[in-house]
Amino acid sequence: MDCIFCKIVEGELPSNKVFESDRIVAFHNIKLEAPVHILFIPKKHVPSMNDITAEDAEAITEIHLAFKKVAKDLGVDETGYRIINNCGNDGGQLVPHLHYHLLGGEKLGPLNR
Ligand code: D5M
Repeated sequence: MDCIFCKIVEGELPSNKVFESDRIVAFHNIKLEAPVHILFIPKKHVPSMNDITAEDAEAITEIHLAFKKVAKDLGVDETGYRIINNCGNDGGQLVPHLHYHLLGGEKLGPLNR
């Protein structure tokens, strides 16, 4: 499948991983929008938030637990951080494989409209 994030999961593209389990991976974003910018993905190819099903519940729970762990590991748990999911065209989703952004390491501004 011609999906950048599936290729990262398969090791066909390089990534700077900060967390990995059987179901999920977290890695540094190639294009930083904050000093700390990590992407969290299920290993299974789920195109977007619109496509999640109850079968993905364990992966999504793991992703939430990984937010907390990675935030602590990278030293932003106390200062705070933001989790974002872009869904579809109007949401600004560029990569059609479900992912969540963790942004931190500076005082973030208000969400842009
Ligand atoms: O965000 C998709 C994000 O994916 C965007 O911030 C760049 C990032 N990206 C794209 N290719 C890579 C690779 N190869 N490594 C790490 N990060 C990557 P979206 O929410 O779809 O707009």
